[in-house]
Amino acid sequence: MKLELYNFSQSTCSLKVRITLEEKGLEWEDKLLVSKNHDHLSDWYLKLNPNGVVPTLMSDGRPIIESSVIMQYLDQIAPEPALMPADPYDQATLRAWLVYVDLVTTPASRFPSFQFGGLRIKFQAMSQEEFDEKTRKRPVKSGFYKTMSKENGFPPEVMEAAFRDLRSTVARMDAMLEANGGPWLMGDQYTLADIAVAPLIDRNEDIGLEYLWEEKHPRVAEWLARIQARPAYQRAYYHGCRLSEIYPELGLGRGVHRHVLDPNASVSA
Ligand SMILES: N[C@@H](CCC(=O)N[C@@H](CS)C(=O)NCC(=O)O)C(=O)O
Repeated sequence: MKLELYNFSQSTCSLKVRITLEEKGLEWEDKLLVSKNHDHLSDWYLKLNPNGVVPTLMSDGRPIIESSVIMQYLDQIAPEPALMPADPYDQATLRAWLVYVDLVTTPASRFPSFQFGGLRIKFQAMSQEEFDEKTRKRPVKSGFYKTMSKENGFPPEVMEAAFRDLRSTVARMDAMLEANGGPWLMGDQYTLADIAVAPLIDRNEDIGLEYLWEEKHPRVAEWLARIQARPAYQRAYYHGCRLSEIYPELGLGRGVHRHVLDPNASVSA
């Protein structure tokens, strides 16, 4: 089966799929798109993915979209090592977690990523007309971009809501690690539950928000170190795909942004 992945190097949704491909040891072709060139909004790509987002997996020439769907597809076509639990109840629990990560954690992570992580730089460089045009063009994301001002990013109340959702995610992860006994979210077995959320936690660490879990949820900090140590994870995270590497001029990294705009941050930088 020929597998090709349209993706951005830095995209957390793309990383979910890249980690899964690497864990499975599958051969795949990297069809890297460049977000700042808006490759993902071009007519040919919108025919493959009408949502105008990455990733899109081409499986023998047929497109599959939605990162959580792609991960589950890969687990079905390459059953070893199994990344879904065998028990149907556990599978249902895992799928509910994937929905939560897609609906709550992924959107919440976009706000600090754009605000602190350098993604705003490319919009600041645009004229207002160009910014409005790019915003309008997004098939499923124009609402998100409309809450952002070109110069100042997102208003404080929007950032506060995003941090609330990130704190809830981390608290849920801690509860899962405690209830299931670790070392992974579902217990003994490393699964798609871990892979789905890891790039989001990794992103927040990369932009200096690790205090969100390090202060009160050491289990989550240990889990992150454990997953980051996996060789497949490290292959997916090749050099140049973290925002701290893409925007070195911002001096991103652990501890740098904890004081900015997060009203609940109890540690000052
Ligand atoms: N639900 C989609 C979300 C995909 C998504 O939002 N991808 C981001 C990168 S992580 C993207 O393509 N953004 C392009 C844009 O904002 O224009 C999935 O999980 O595949």
